[in-house]
Amino acid sequence: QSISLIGVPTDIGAGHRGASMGPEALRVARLGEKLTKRGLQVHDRGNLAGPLNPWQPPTDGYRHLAEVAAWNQAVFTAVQTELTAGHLPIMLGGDHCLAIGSIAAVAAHCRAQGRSLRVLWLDAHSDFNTALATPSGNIHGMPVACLCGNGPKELVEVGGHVPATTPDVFRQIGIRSVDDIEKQLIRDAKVQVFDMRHIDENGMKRTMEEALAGIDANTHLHVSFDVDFLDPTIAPGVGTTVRGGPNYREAQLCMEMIADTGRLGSLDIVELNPAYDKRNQTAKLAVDLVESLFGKSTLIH
Ligand code: DIR
Ligand code: MN
Ligand code: MN
Ligand code: MN
Repeated sequence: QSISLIGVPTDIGAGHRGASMGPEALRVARLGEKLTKRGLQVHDRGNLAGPLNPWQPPTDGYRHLAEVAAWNQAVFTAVQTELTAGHLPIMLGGDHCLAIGSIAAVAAHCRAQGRSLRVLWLDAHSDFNTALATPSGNIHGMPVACLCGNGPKELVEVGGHVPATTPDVFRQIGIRSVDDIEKQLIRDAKVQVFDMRHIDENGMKRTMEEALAGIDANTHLHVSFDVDFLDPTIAPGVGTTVRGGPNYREAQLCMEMIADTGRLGSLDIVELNPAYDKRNQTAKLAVDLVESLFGKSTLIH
């Protein structure tokens, strides 16, 4: 298996500065070396380029819309190139707006290959806001809605196919912060949400069995891993911490059960913000979990 690391050094869609330092923090935490050690062939493609963060207030409900669109065009093209070459792309974020480009490219690839798509959205947030629903204008709170065709033309059309994908491909896990209008949008779209109460009541094992149900040999599995999914006591290095997330053991089991499917085809690691971290501990934790996602286990290699 050949892996391509793609740095996306931007915080253009976020409400706090610093996720732009995420790609380098993941490299410093030795992501590439750890995957190489697992027997994978790793190519680090370096960082994509895009506009600097002008740090402006929202206009018409969106902050930095043109800049977010520019970054996502670059992401779309880069992911499309890697998938076409048969490589497994890992996005080193960067804020979660980059999932618009990466998942649009993955969805296009699945359409071309006649494969079915499943997206696991590991996050404290649903990221299903629109210009009318958003309390902030920050586009990192909107990627799932944009991918489902609910958003500005500039983002909805990033991959050329509208909508890029549909709500039924998503399984959201770890959710514990959804804005008022966003709650109604999520319910109307019938997105499958395994929120923290679901995990509390059923455990991570049962939750993952449900989220992974129906995956078969023809499925491309995309994991969009927002680091704020994790409990802030173990993962302080994010801009938007929300208490009450999965602990270390629960997060490990989540990753291990995804690895067991053998269907992982692409990955986003997003919202890591070294400006809020301490001694790069959150990047190291993310790398540790990604090793499990790629099959690391206690007794077998
Ligand atoms: C909030 C925060 N729901 C918003 N969103 C995210 O501004 O839309 N924070 N994704 O990480
Ligand atoms: Mn190669
Ligand atoms: Mn997110
Ligand atoms: Mn989040």
